[in-house]
Amino acid sequence: MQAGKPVLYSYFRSSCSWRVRIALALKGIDYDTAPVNLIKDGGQQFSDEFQALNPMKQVPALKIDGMTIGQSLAIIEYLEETRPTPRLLPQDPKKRALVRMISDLIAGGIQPLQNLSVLRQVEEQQRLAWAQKAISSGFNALEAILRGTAGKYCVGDEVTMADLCLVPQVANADRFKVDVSPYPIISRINRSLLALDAFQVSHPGRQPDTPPEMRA
Ligand SMILES: N[C@@H](CCC(=O)N[C@@H](CS)C(=O)NCC(=O)O)C(=O)O
Repeated sequence: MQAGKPVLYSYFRSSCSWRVRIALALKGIDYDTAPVNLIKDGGQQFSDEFQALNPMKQVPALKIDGMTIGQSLAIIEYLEETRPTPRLLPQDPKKRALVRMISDLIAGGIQPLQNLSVLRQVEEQQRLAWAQKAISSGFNALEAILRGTAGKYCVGDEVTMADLCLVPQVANADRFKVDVSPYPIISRINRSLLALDAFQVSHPGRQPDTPPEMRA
């Protein structure tokens, strides 16, 4: 690893890490990946070494500018404030609020309910149904909101932080076999975003820690 280069503590399959990988790619920030395998060795997020970096025992964490930041949205907002081009939050305060509302809906209202540590609290046979319910009830709300906010992407025609949350969450929906046919706007935006370079290079199938059998 090169001194001074940002280091992203990431797991290839983590949707929250993917949000940050997209931001780094869009902003053209060169970084090293420090893989944290959430399954191997009982979960490397529980190691003393990693807990010292992020006491929440979750990825992502980004070492940058002499500090370490946890929480994907806080990381993205820091990148936005320090490396503002291209912008991921619109200039107009009303649009910014919509972007943050959608980001929070996904990052606070959907993903935590289907995260590994929560699913582990649920009876094994109920896990799939639990995750599907969390995602589809969040997507019902999201689809309704997007009817009023979407252009080409979640809010208008520019890629924003909301889009960085949407694509990884749709990938989770796919992983948990959620029927996305009731969500035509979510599906359309997801398809448009996946065609962009930054979403492809950051894809779980293309990370340094992606196992060979899962490479895309
Ligand atoms: N709010 C946090 C959530 C982070 C999170 O849930 N990370 C997951 C992977 S997407 C994780 O590390 N899970 C480990 C575990 O549940 O033990 C963020 O946005 O960064």
